[in-house]
Amino acid sequence: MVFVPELMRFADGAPVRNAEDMRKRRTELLKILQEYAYGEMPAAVPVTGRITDKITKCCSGDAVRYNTEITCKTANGDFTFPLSLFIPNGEGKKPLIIVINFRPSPYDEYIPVEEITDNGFALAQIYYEDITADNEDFTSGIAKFFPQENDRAPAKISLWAWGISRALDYLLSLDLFREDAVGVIGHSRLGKTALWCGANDERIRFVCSNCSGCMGAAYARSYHEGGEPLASIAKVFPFWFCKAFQAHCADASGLPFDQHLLAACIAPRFVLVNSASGDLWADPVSEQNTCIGASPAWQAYGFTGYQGDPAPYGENEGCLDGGIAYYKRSGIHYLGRKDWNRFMKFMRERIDVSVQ
Ligand code: GTR
Repeated sequence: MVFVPELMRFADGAPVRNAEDMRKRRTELLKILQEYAYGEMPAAVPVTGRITDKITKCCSGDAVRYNTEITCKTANGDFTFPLSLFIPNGEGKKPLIIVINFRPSPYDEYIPVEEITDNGFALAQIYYEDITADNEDFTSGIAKFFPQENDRAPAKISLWAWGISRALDYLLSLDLFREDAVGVIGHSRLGKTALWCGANDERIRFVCSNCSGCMGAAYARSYHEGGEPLASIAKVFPFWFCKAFQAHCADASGLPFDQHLLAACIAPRFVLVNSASGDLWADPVSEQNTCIGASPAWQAYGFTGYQGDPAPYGENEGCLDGGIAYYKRSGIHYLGRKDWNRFMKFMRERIDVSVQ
């Protein structure tokens, strides 16, 4: 398959030959994705954090929970949102996973808290609507501090992703976590958010996209029957994307970008794309195609990219090697223990590798 727009050519047609070129191409790609898909990513602002509650005997007594509040000092005023933090007991800096999730409580069917901390990972949980509501209301939460001035103004996915990065500002300031072992995970619309956040924020070394589908990990030009069409997502969820997206969503072949370019912005850091065989709406085959199409970015940096099969995987198959990995589990649209364990394994196998 030919993946277009071409990853390995600059907008002016010049070839991308090496790591230095790829870094420049990434800057170009982020600009395209901001202009036509997710809207601008607001600049960082000063952040402060405050622990509001500490629960020392949490998860069988093997971890400590901190309820915290993060305040972002924007030019237009202060914005505060909560973050739940779990740190396993024991000496030393911990690897950290940030999850952005659908519900306020971290004790959620999508988050096996105890299993995560028992595996030695610290966990930070953000409820996405604490950043801004999942609707067309751009006065909600952080949105009102970044006015919708033009058709490239930050849309909801950008704002949620921005919130993750501000949480990370605070978390890294604590000096409790390994800076080489920061992961972000999200499911579905929040998988799209995790990818976009990782594309922009180079402090995130590991991204897990779970069943993220259309405008997430699914390569739109290889759309498969039963998958979510671009025109549908643009109509039902226009507020996830910048206004300029509406002009390009009728037909994937006219898109000025595609999702392999999004994944490529995370290179040479690590991406795990999780699909589910029963989740045709997220188009698992197109999610695998994105991994294949993004792979040359890792090679440009001198690392291995996608190491799996070119042909679509069957149920409970995939390949976890390389810079961008793909796995299709059996079952439905869900973020489950198996998905978490796969991501933790993926991180653990790379954390002590000093290169890449
Ligand atoms: C669906 C949407 C998908 C996916 C999902 C979710 O309705 O069409 O793109 O994001 O919602 O987030 O649960």
